Amino acid sequence: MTTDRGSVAGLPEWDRCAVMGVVNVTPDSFSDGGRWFDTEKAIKHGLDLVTHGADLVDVGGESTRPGAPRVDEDEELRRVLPVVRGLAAEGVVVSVDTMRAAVAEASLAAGAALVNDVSGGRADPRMVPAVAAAGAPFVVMHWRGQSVDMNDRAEYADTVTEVVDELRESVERAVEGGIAGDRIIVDPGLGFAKQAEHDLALVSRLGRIRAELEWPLLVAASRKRFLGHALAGPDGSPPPARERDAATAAVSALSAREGAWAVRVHEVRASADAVRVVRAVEGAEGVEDAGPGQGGRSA
Ligand code: PMM
Repeated sequence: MTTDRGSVAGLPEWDRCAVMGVVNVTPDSFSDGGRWFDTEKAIKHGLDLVTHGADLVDVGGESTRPGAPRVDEDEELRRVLPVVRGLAAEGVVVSVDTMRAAVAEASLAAGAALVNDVSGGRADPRMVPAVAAAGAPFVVMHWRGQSVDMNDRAEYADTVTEVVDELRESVERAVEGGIAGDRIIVDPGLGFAKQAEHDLALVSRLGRIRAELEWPLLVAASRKRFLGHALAGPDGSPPPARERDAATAAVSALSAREGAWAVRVHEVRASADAVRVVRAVEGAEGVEDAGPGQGGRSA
């Protein structure tokens, strides 16, 4: 357990685990595909997430669900840019979820504050130089390859050690490429080249991951398959993605308690409450319990 979440140069500081709300401007994301595939609706949804307690809003235009094909660059730009611009104009701290340097550059120019690359800079060789040149914060996620066949890469002898080592390697490449170390955020990439057992192993060791990697930690468990497995009924069938928000909030509480810098979620309200409860609990730690007979009794 740690309350040291670290901080990221170039971003606001929060006195608790931050909440990143998700706006997928896609027709096919596993969790909310199609719902925000219209610029006006997507901007309105991002603003609603802020009202519900989001500190940042992550805008993505390409689904990364297992098996998903890539969208072309022009289409990704068409989906993402007006939404990034619209939310940034309203003062929202916007993150752009992209594996493409051109989309990252255009989004930063349109007002995005950080780049969230699920490939950690591995998918596009121009990504690290582009983010370095812009001086932007950068999320480096654990990634073993594109979504189309990532499930074939879900093999681990020691999940946590391998994810930590591979993530450190991606961060080193980013830093060697010119991105300042104090602008890097790491993410274990739940569900990416991982089966439910791997995701659970990672969630059970968030404290160790936080301790072994010196960069602020982002945890993105929202609505993912491993939660479906954990919630499956007697016949083994998981609830649909949109019925996994309470489970997501449970992971948000665990993550905040283990020192995560932020959680990335689709439904913000419950996770915003969870991280605030954890902050309150942490605030009570070290406050001496006077105990009965010492003026400490209360109803
Ligand atoms: N997962 C998804 C998309 N973007 N970004 C980061 N940093 N970490 C993740 O685990 C992650 C991500 C897939 O979920 P979604 O498309 O339903 O939002």
